[in-house]
Amino acid sequence: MKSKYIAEPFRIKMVEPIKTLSFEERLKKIEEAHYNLFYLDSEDVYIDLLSDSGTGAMSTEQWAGMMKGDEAYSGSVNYKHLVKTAQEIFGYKYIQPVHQGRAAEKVVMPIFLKPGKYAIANMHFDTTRAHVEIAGARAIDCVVPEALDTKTYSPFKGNMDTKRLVKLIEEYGAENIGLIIMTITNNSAGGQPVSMENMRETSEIAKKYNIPLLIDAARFAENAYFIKTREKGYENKSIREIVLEMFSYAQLFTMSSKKDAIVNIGGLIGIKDDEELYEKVKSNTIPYEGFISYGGLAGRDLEALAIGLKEGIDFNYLRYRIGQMEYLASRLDEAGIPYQYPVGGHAIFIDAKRLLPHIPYYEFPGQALAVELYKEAGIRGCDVGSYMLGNDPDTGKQLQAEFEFTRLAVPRRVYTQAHLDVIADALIAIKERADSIKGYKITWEPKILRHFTAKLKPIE
Ligand code: P70
Repeated sequence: MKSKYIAEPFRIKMVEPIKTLSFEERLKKIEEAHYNLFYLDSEDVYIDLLSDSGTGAMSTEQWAGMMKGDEAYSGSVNYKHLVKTAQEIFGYKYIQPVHQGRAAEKVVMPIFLKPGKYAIANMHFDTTRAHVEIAGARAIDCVVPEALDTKTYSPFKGNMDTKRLVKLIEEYGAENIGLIIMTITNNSAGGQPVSMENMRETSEIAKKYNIPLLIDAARFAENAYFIKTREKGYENKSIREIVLEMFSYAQLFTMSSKKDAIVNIGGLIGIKDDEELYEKVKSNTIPYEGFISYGGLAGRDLEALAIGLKEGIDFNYLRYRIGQMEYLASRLDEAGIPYQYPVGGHAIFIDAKRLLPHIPYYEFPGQALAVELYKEAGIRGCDVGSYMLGNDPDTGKQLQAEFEFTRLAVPRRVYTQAHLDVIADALIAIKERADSIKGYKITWEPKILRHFTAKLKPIE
């Protein structure tokens, strides 16, 4: 059944024209981009679903806040506003701004990880995995098995498999596990939420073995919304109360604020109460990111972030936001297009393994579908599958990902219902000719995070 579209809780004051190229022009552009959508000029994209990161529309309040930027090198007013706001929302004593999520990872990971150590996460996102590996450690994913079955409903497919977590800790030795990481929502599993119960259980295990628990908090507000609407006992709690409880279970968080805090640039590190850890974080922040009171951001960015943190946890906003995803998903249901079900918070993850069963993982079905969507309608998504996962750091062999997704990430407060219909119609058209779509091979790739810059060509 078609899900009702929840009307925007805002009106539009400023518009940004976008253009459509012809089909022939798009074919030429994608060939010139070596079939890597990151190489496309944004001008040549009609609906840009490459990422929900840094692509949201700021509010009048946020833009007004930008004018109040205090650009002092040290102790800016905006820094104080941001720290106070974040302390209230997360209930943590120490807050360190950085320029984006991976900067937070770069600062934090080497404090806990080194060669011989492991990080275990419900799932590592690509930059998180990269920083675990750059620190010399190894990353282990430990998501619940329900996540692997994209067809069947389960309310919290982002959860940690806590039984397996205990086994892994016993097997590798607690002293060798540098960090347990909870990514909320679980991006790589399809923007799937983690339940409060699972956060609690994971935190008890971490405590028992004396391993620090870190939240990768990019989409914390969407996760809180799912807890409120899906988990028993939380229906009458406010998003604020839910957020406070979620963070109470961890010792620290890293956050890309470019997602749920609706800013174009920004990140945070939060530390519950460990002063010694805060000292270490400061010592790494100063050489990597800049002085502690700006952390790689301008004063105006800190202000926009302080305001965005509050807007991102507004229930009516979140209801509209998740409502958009549910509407798009319901259009795909009508057409029988497979995706990670139920739809995630920030993106719909089309199950390319099922839509293009004739393309094996090493010919990158998720990437093939992403290219096809661009050709079809100028829509830019990205592969979240074996193409993104890359090669084993020890053997150099192509790894097989659990999923072969084409991720269509929806920027916040940017696209309308009609845009969502264009996306659904394009996927329906592609489904009709799915058999004729070919796989890809890589002609050049870098060592780390290859999906951003690798070059590909279709296999004839
Ligand atoms: C995305 C972006 C970033 C991210 C994340 C989680 C759970 C940390 C970070 C790093 C990155 C991306 C991926 C594909 C295409 C474009 C961009 N996720 N943890 O879109 O944060 O980007 O601020 O350094 O999802 O999911 P940052």
